[in-house]
Amino acid sequence: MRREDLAALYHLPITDLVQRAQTVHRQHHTPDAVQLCTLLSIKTGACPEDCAYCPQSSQHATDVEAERLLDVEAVLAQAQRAKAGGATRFCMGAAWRTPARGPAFQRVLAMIRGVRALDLEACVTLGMLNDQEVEELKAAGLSAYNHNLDTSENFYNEIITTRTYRDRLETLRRVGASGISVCSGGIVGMGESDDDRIDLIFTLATLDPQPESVPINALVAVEGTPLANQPPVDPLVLVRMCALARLALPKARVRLSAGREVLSREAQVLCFMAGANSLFFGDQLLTTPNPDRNKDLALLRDAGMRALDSDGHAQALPPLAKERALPLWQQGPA
Ligand code: SAM
Ligand code: DTB
Ligand code: SF4
Repeated sequence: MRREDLAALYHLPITDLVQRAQTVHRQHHTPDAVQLCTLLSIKTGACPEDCAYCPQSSQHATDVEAERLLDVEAVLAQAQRAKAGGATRFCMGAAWRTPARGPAFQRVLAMIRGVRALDLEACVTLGMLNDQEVEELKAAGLSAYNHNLDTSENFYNEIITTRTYRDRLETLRRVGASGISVCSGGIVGMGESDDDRIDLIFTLATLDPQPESVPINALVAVEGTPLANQPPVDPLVLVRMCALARLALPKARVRLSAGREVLSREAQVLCFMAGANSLFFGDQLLTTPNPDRNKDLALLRDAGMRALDSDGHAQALPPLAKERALPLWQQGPA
C-alpha cells in the first residue's frame, strides 16, 4: 500500500474507515476474539535514554523507584499467575538501552525458557540488540521481541535524542531476519500530527517481515516527564490508528495497549471493530496501572467477545475472580 493510499484511508469518514478495516479483519482473523497478554517489568527505572514519554528515564524526575533485575523464580511465579488467569502471552520489559551483559542476560534467557516451559508465548523488550544477543534469545525459545518505532522518523527527534530512528530499524531488521516474531508499534498523544501517525503505520507496514503484532499505545502522561501536561488524545484517533494498522498489516495482531484506563468501554469496542484484537490484561502495565482484570473480563463478556488461545482458536473467557464482585450494572446479562 502506498503512503498516499494510507493517508486517504486515515481521513475517511470513520464509519467508512471502520467498515473497511472490519472487512479486512474478517478475512484474516476471528472477529469476536482477542489475545490476552500480561506484562511484567523485570527491571525498572534508571534507564539512560531520554524518551520524553517514559517515566523510567533517569533523566526525568518521576516517582518510579528503580529496581534491579528480578529473580527468575519471581518472574516465573508471575507468569504462572498470568497463565492461570487466562493470558496466553507473557511480556517482560526492561528499562535498558541495550541488555546487560553476562549473568544478567543469562538470567533473562532463563526467564524466557521458563515462560516457554509453561506453554506461554514469551515476549521481551530489552532495548537495542546485537546479532549475538538475537541469536541467544532465539535459542532460548523467544516467541516475539518488542521494539516500538513509537512515532514517525520526522517527529522522533523531538521525543528522543539518545538514539536514532535508524538504530531502532536496525534492531528490528536483526530480529526479523532471525525468525523471532517482531512486535512493533507506537504511541499517540505525544503532540504528533496526523501525518506523523500515518508515517508510523506506513513504516511499520514496509518492514520485511511485517510485525506479527502492533501495539497502539495512548500516552500515559506521567508527572515529572516532559510530556506530563499533554492533553489526552481523542479516542477517535486510536480508532483510526487501529483501523489503519489493520488495513496496512492485515495479518498482525493489533494490540490496544497503554492508555486504556481512561478509555470508555464504547471507545474500546470501536477499536475492536476497527481491527484491534489483543490487549494487555492484568492490573499493571510496567510502572502505571491498567484496568483491573475483572473490569476487562466484564467488558469482553458484555461485548460478547472470546479469548484467543495460543493456537489462535477462540475460547470461552476466563472466569471473573469472585472475591471482587462487580456492581450489577457492570455484570451484564446473567
Ligand atoms: N527500554 C526498552 C525500549 O525502549 O525499547 C523497553 C521498555 S519501553 C518502556 C517499551 C515501550 O513502552 C516504549 O517503546 C513505549 O512505546 C512504551 N511506553 C513507555 N512509556 C509510555 C507511556 N508513558 N505511555 C505510553 N507508552 C509508553
Ligand atoms: C508497548 O507497546 N506498551 C507496553 C509494552 N509495549 C512494553 C508498555 C507500556 C508502558 C506504559 C507506561 C508504564 O507503565 O510505564
Ligand atoms: Fe528507557 Fe525504554 Fe523508557 Fe526509553 S522507553 S527511557 S529506552 S525504558
